[in-house]
Amino acid sequence: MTARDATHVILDLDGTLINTEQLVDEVVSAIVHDLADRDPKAVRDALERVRGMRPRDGSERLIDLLQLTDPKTSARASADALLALTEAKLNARWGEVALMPGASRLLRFLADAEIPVALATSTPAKYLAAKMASHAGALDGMRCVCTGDEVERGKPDPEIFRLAASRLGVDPARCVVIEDTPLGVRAAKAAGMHVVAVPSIAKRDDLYVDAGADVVISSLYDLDFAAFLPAGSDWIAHETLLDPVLPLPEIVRVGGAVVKGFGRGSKVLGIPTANLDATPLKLQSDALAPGIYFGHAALPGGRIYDMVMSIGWNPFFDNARKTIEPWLLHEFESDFYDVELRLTVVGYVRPEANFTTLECLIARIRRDGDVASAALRMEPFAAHRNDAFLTFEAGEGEGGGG
Ligand code: ADP
Ligand code: RBF
Ligand code: MG
Repeated sequence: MTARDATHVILDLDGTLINTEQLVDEVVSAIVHDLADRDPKAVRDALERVRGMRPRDGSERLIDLLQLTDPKTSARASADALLALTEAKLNARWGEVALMPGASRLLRFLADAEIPVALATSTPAKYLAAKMASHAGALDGMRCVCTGDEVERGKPDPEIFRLAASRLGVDPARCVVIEDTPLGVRAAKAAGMHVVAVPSIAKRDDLYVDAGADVVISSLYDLDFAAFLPAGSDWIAHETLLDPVLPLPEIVRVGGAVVKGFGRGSKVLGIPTANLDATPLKLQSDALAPGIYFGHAALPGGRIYDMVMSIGWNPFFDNARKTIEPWLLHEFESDFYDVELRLTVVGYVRPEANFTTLECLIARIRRDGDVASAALRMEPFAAHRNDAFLTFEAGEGEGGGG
């Protein structure tokens, strides 16, 4: 069969639809730290290797990988004890978990296209409600939900995917699976399914290719449904657009003082980017996958500008921190540091990329700028120019000088 013959979709939950990986890593590494003195890099690697497993399987594996022992008896640590500790801490914090960027777009698209969907999660049923408490309704569209406690063997065993296909009443070969972990990819391939990997392990696409992924994409925004389902596309292609663009399901509003960046934009690229401090905007920027977006920008004084921006780590420069870098599509006579800049992000263009030369990076950014200005003249984007967030009250947002 070709991928296009797929008729049903099976979704993983953690790291695919909801952003649990950061929280789980934080909680579990703190507990491991209290138990044993281990190199933080070894702990991170171990956590990545158990990602996608059922909690109990993951605990067992983590104890082996990190050789954790019981502080009192010095015997091998008990998986139940480790699990009890992590469960208590996690149960108190599931409310912090956000949907993954692009998850609501994915669920809405599948519902509108009437594609039958199943959930195949390693999470046991008893935690599912707590995990989804802040996202009531997100799983309403599922034909069936398969949880980790319903199978003999968890991922990387294919059992849970076979169960999902049998509940959907479909041949596994007609299922497309979306997964964020190498273990999950392995499980779905072993079940004979077409697998799209959306990695939650950064910069290790090789792990997903080795696991057998048919496609590796950088975020759920990059899913091209038309490539594997008898469904249309929600990307907008138009003769005035050099590249297709994706409307975001919800407009994202970010604002803050313009800060100093790496000092590269104007100097190295000839393209100035008015950086915002990403730390206080973590919630908003986590709602967007790393990538190139466009929308509108406003500065105190009332004008509204077209804007194209990059969010992420700039692979070409391999930055150590995440940056929010809007390029306002306008020639300014002077710099505007410290003043408040407000942005509305309405569309997505592409993931961040690496380039062989600086000239290629510059050409691509200029092309993104052309795509953004053309898209912003079209609906549904143009109407967002009137967003109330872009209007400053008199005297509001003036900087402190400097
Ligand atoms: P930095 O690394 O400090 O961000 P850049 O070389 O990227 O320095 O320049 C960014 C600064 O240039 C912005 O903070 C802003 O003050 C100014 N600037 C001038 N024109 C623009 C523009 N069209 N878009 C964004 N910033 C601009
Ligand atoms: N940096 C990258 O490393 N890869 C990219 O694909 C990339 N795309 C960008 C697209 C736009 C529209 C803008 C404004 C910037 C982009 N950058 C990218 C970021 C660029 O490297 C950064 O602005 C400069 O390093 C200045 O800090
Ligand atoms: Mg900059």
